[in-house]
Amino acid sequence: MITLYHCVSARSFRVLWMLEELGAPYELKMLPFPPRVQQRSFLEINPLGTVPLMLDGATRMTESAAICQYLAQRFAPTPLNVEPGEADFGAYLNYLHFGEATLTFPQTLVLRYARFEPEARRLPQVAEDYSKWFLARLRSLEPRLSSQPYLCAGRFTAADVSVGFALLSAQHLGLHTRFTPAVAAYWQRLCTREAYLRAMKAQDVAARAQGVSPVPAPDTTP
Ligand SMILES: N[C@@H](CCC(=O)N[C@@H](CS)C(=O)NCC(=O)O)C(=O)O
Repeated sequence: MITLYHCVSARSFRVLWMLEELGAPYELKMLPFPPRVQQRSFLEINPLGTVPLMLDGATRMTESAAICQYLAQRFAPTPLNVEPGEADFGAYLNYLHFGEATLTFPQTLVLRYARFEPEARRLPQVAEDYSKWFLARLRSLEPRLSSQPYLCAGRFTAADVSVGFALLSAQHLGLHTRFTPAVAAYWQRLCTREAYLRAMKAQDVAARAQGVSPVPAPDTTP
């Protein structure tokens, strides 16, 4: 059984969404955000203090995009995976990692300097500059999403889960109002998927059952 350590709507949501898309059995362990501060004992099993932490037998992983790739292959054949023999294999890997390395990175700076730092240390200029940087990177998807419903392979894949999480984060930051039209329509397609909604519900139910605040990590105030 896969065990996922998760904070509400943090990057570990990518993994939870994947598990729901796959219909794979899992155990969800909820943590208050940030676990490094709020649940020090977590450092004993993940010295990084970050989520996700996914355990699958002897396999232990802490990178959300890599875990999406792992799960898609581990549960193959599944439409969520793109095989090396498919024409869009390279595009698939590119967008899968683009979601975290290119899109979520500038959002981290926005979150930190607009929300997580104490009032006196907030930097509105940094938050706005990195918001613009994120939106400029996101705009690169507009031509592709104007002519196709998903990023690659003619279907919904793990790459859409990875990029979709960055769009969820953008929504928490209020940046969704600045999405270009095809990206906005894409986000609507993603966030109304049954598995996405099941993942949302699962984290809320598990948080309440485990005595953890159901407030999403990006909306947490220090
Ligand atoms: N590159 C990693 C980043 C993991 C990460 O930074 N997770 C955040 C949650 S969104 C976290 O746990 N932050 C708490 C902290 O840094 O103490 C991934 O994609 O999983």
